[in-house]
Amino acid sequence: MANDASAVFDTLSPAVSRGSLADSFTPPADSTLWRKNFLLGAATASYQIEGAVNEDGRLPSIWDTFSAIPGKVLAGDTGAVACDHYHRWEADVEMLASLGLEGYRLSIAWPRVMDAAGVPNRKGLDFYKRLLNRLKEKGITTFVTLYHWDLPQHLEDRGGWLNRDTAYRFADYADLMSRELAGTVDAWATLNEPWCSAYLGYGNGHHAPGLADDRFATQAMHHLLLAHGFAVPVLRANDPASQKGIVANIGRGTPNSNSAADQRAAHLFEVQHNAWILDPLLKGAYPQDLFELWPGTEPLVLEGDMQTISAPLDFLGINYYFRTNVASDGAHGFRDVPLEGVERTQMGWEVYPDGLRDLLTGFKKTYHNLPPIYITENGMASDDQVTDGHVEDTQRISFLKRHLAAVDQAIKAGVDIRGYFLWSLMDNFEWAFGYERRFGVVHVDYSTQKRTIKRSAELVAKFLKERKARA
Ligand code: IFM
Repeated sequence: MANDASAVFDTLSPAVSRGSLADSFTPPADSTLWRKNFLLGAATASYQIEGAVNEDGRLPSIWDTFSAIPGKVLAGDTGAVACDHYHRWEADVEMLASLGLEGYRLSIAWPRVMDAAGVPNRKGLDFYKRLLNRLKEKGITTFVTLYHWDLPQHLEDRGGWLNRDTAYRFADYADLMSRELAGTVDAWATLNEPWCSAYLGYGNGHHAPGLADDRFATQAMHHLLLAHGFAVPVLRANDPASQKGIVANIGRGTPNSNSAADQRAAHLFEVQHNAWILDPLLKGAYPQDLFELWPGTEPLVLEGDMQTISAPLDFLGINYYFRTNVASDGAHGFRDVPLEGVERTQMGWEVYPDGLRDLLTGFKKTYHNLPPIYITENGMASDDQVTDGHVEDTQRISFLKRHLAAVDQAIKAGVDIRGYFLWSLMDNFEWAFGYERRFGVVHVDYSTQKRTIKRSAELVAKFLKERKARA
């Protein structure tokens, strides 16, 4: 099978291709992606890849509990084995390094590293120490997320993110991790996608712990952001050389018509998806429009909380996947109006690279103190099959190329973007969708745990090799 990129693009179906894909994956000569300090890496998360949920003293997390409830996860899948990364981490690091990826974003499983009384679990800590030391030996830049949704179940039993005390427990956890891992982490992210933890977990119940009340969502969000705010100074004190930030998923909302009502609906969509998180972090206040959308859901905020939440960040991680077309719901909200005839992924999400560029350039205008940005996740799911030992993930190749071009455009428009992480390094447990949805640039056969490098990863590796050679 040809390794030549042009051969791959020649096989792209017109439905999949956009623009001229007869050339290679390699960006144009004037692209900022050629800058060798633009970090290109891949991301994963603990519960999605590690497995070994009962090993070495790991305690149950809310996702163990949630995925065990019939009907919550497609096909009854759970993260019990996942990619078995807890046992296969050495080979996985070799694979990452063999692709020439320069950065690796991983998360730590809180239930693996300390017990309910806060006593450290040495075996769990050692796992992350070995992993991070190996990554550093390989010269890979490490981004570590402290919370990518696997809350210890014992904390949920005491109210989870509805309980302010969880924010204090999070600061204790951040303290332990930054004392133990200082020197091996280049960048700490406190939380991954608080929108998902708060809204999907407590607002509509699609994610663990499965509660559904808008008032819960806003209170959970406040405690999540507070946890972030408490953790940042702790991380700064224990590991001064590293960068500290947070990761937010952002959504593009576009109006279904030019009517004022639909324009307002699109605005409210972005308030709910973006400003709900970014305003408190960067302006020190919740957007009041949020409470037009969800009247009577103002969270309980104590004096000093907003200052804690809005302390300066070294970086902001941005995760972007799709846009949502919306119309007014006739009251004070919005409703989705899915567009016909647009390109979609296995998730049903619309492929819309311009949304990434437009949101980034918009944030630069809205937030005068916008920190340097890393795209900490971007990618897509497709029903990839291994044929003769190869995976031709043509739609993903095109997707990545177009989104990287959008990043380049945003940089050229003046946004300080310093890197990009593919979601994901390998196929993994896609939360409520289990193992059916494949986001990896590496295919995982879950019955054998065999990893197969997809064509997209080969092309990224080829570009990185070329870039290194030119440098
Ligand atoms: O798999 C998730 C990840 O855990 C968080 N961001 C979105 C990804 C795709 O849904």
